[in-house]
Amino acid sequence: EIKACIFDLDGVVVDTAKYHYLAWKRLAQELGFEFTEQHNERLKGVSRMRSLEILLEVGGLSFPLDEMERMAAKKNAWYVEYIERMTPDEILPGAKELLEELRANGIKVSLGSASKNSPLILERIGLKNHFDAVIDGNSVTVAKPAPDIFLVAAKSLGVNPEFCVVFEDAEAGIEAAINAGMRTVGIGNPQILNRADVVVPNLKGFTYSKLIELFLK
Ligand code: B16
Ligand code: MG
Repeated sequence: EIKACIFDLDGVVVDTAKYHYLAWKRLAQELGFEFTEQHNERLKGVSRMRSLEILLEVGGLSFPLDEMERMAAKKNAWYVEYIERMTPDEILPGAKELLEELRANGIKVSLGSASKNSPLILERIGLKNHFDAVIDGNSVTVAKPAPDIFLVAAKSLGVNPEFCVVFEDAEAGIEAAINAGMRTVGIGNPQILNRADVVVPNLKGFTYSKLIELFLK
């Protein structure tokens, strides 16, 4: 039985990875090395500071913590410039329809994102009121693959983890959901998301009845 759905933000509801990439690339350029789209794959679903560690690893550089915090803040300021300009057109296909259909059928929905910028993004794309709970990097700082974000989401919805389905595009996110004892729908590449219960390319055409059919047991 399914009582709640928890949605990751970047890669499931919107494609903010492209803005993260532009901002990280700019930081790398300032530091004197190239940061490619392929490198950027490693940052998906990962926290801001961990992303910076990976980026510096790519450049073969290391800095003291206070310097790194300054760099992360700088990257975030550039990133915020992009997301400030987001519009509802940027909602990924099927996401809004699914959120509405689930709630119309009595399924509780929560956001479960690592991003501290989630409130601003939801506001810009007009989905602020589409969630019963918004759990993000501001309320939970322990990063995926730790189950914390999803467990807090389930708790704030008042639903036990076994009755929750998580929608995730990142490997670390699928792992976090499994660690939380939840069912999983992977969004994207089935080879990368091979631990998910089911993988779909996007949410287009994903309906309430499909969800119920998939997780009958
Ligand atoms: P911020 P998600 C994640 O969002 C992104 O995939 C990841 O690339 C980013 O570093 C992380 O949020 C933190 O974002 O810097 O805005 O706090 O996939 O968990 O929705
Ligand atoms: Mg994601």
